[in-house]
Amino acid sequence: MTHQRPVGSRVLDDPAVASFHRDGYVVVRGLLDEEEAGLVLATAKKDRRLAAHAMGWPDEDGGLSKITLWNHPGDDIYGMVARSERVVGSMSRLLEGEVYHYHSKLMLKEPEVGGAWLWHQDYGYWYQNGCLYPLLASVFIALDPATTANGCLQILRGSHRMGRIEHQVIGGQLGADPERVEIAKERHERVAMEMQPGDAAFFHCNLLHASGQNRSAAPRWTLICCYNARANEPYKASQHPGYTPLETVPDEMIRAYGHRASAADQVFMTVDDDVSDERTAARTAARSAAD
Ligand SMILES: O=C(O)CCC(=O)C(=O)O
Repeated sequence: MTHQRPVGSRVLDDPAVASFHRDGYVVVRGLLDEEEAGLVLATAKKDRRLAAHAMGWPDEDGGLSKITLWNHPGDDIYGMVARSERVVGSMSRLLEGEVYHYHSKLMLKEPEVGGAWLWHQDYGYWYQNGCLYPLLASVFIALDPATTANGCLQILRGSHRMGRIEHQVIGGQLGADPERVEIAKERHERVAMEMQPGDAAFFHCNLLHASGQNRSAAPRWTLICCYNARANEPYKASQHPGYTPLETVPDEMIRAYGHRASAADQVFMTVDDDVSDERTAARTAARSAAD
C-alpha cells in the first residue's frame, strides 16, 4: 500500500514549494537532524557492500569521484531516509502527485583526489531513459560539511526554466552543451550550496548543476535520492525502474534503524549492467581512449 500524504511538520510547506518552482531548488537546513545525519554517515563509512560496489568516475583533470548506486530502497538506514515521510511527502508535493523511487546514490569525494562533475541537467540523462516529462527531482543530503573547498554542489538559480539542453560527451562525463552553459552562467546566479551535515537541497531535474574537485583534506560524503512521478512512468525499459509502489515510513524509522547497513540482498548498479546509461557510455569511452 502506498502512503504519500503530505502530513507532518517536516514536509515542505507552500513557500518552500514555491521557491522550488521559481528557483529550481530549495534548501532545507537540518532535513536530517544531527543524530540522523551522523548515523547515516557512520553506517556508510563502515558499510562494506557500499564500498565494494563503488564505481570510480574520472573527471577531465585527473580527479575521481566514487558513486554507489541502487534502484530500490533497501532494508537499511539509507532506505529509511529515501522512504521517510518527510522526503517522500515533500517530493510528492514538488512533483504534484504520487512519486516512486527512481534510484539513490552515495557520492564520495575523497580528500585531495575527489573529482569534479561537469555542468549538466539530470534530465539530460533521464530523458534518454524514456521519461517523457521533466517530472523528476532529487534530494541532495550532506552527510559531512560540504564546502567550496571539498567540492560542494553548485547550481545556476532558475536555469531549470531553460528546458532540456542537449548533452554531449566531454572527457569521461556527459555535460550540457558548453555554449549554452556559458550563456546560462551570465544570466543565472551561480550558487555554491555550502551545507552542514543533514542539510539538503531538493532540486528539479532540469536545474543546471556541477561541482568542483576536492583538493582539501576533508572528505565529502553525500546521499542523493531521486524520484519520478508515477504519471511520468518511462515508456521504455532502462537501467532505472518503472513505476514501483513506494511505501513511506514514519520519520522516526531513520533513527530506529540506527547503524543498519546494506543487506546482503541489496542490488547495486555496476558499470557493466549500466551500459544503456549515457553517462556510463561516456565513462567507458574515456576509459578505452586512455587504455
Ligand atoms: O555529487 C555531486 O557533487 C554532484 C552529483 C551530480 O551532479 C549528479 O549525481 O547528478
